[in-house]
Amino acid sequence: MAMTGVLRPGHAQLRVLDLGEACKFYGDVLGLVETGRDAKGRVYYKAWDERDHSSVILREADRAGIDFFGFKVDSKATLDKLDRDLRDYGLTTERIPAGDLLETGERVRFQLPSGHLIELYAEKTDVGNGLPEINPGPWSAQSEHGIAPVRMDHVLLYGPNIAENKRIFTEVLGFYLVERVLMPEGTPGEAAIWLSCSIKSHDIAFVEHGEPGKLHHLSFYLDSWEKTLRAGDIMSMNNVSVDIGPTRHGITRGTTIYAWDPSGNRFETFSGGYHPYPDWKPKTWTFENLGQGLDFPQRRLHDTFLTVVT
Ligand code: M3P
Ligand code: FE
Repeated sequence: MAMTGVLRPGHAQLRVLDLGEACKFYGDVLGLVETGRDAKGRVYYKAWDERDHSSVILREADRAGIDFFGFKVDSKATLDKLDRDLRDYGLTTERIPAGDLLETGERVRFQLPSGHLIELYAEKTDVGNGLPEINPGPWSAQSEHGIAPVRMDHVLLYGPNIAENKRIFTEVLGFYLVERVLMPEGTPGEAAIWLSCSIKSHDIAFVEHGEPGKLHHLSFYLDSWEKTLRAGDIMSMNNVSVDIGPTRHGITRGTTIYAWDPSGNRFETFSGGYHPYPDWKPKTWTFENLGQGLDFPQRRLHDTFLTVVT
């Protein structure tokens, strides 16, 4: 499959309540690599095996949550085309100049009907993954520090009008629907959707929710179930507040832990899952079986899943 258009999730800017405490958590417990600080006081991180300058940006604020989520596209021509396509579709877009985020080119930003700000950009400086480009080893000191995910993988967002979000992602941005949860029996429509622009089980997902612009979790990929268990060990050793797991999602089949950062932003460390292709039919779950979708072995719809967001 040729990877064109939107390539992948690139960056998320999170709001944290206490920057010093957040940096200890993201740097030493989650084990991301700090790559910069800017004049606005924001702190930039990447996961060890990512090449681009940064994927997680922290901003101190008086409430937690997500400011925006950005996707990298394959070229400046694609950025201009998608900007035009979004405007032709009826959305308002904004251009944010290169350099506003460290080592990042011009961004095209728009607001989803669910209230979230989404960005597209074509350029971010490749700073490498700490391994040589010639004859690299499989890991480095960076990959052993803290939980040390391989990459920032996806986000799950809560807000209204997710049917309209789905149209924008599938009809304008080239994503496809991988899995969905129907509304409770008797109510039409979808309660949740998982969308992919790649052969990952999802690059972004949405749950229908009354309040706009909410973050359910930002997710980080690990390359084995063993590493997910090790992440759980590190969480416990550091008194991290754990929500669910280690367990397996029925939806996407990922093996997972949901937990909270010190500001109350939920994050996920997961491994596994399956690799869909764009011509596959979406899988459908009934709302009545959402407990299995969320936590397959326990078949339990943990009440925090539908209620705790930032
Ligand atoms: C994920 C994932 C639910 C499944 C969630 C799945 C809500 O967060 O990363 O696969 O049932
Ligand atoms: Fe997830």
